[in-house]
Amino acid sequence: MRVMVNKIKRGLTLLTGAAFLITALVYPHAGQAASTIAVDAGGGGSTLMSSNPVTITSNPLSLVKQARNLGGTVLPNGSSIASGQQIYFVLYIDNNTITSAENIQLTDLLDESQWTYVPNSLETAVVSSGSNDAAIWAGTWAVQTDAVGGPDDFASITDSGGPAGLDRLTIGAVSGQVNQNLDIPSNQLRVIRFRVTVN
Ligand SMILES: [Ca+2]
Ligand SMILES: [Ca+2]
Repeated sequence: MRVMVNKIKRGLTLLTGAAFLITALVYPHAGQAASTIAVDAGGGGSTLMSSNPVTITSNPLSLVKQARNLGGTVLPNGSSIASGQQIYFVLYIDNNTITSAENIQLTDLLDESQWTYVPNSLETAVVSSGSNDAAIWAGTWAVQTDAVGGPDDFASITDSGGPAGLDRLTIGAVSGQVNQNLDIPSNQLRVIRFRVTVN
């Protein structure tokens, strides 16, 4: 999955840098051990891309990242978006195996030079494995607090520095920014979405 979005700013069409950065997707359990790191170099013309597949009991699970408009339509490569416009970023993992994927941990760093997180916009849903884009969007979304714990849920976002604003998203029990443990049962697809404003 690769998404590249053009940004219109002050009448010019520019290529954005990556929306955010996946730093780790980890299956730490014995027998399911696998990890992947996807790094986007950033800069003009860079792309928003999926991480490498991870392997769980010999079956690959992929993290898919999408940009969508507020209506839920997936923005294809080269879509034009305007400065000030809000869009969704969507991340999902489809566990199409017969084994539960346990203790999923995911960290994303928002590129604050390109995007501004919309506070309190984190949501998650679970749908059946193999759901298409429309079915994923039609899932039942549960709001996740920006906060780490209190009340605890599966996701949080903090300000790791740089420009003022929240930029470090974690999902699951990530060390240093620990949320509720996240498992994905067999044949289920877990999706997280949040909104950003184009700078
Ligand atoms: Ca939270
Ligand atoms: Ca920040």
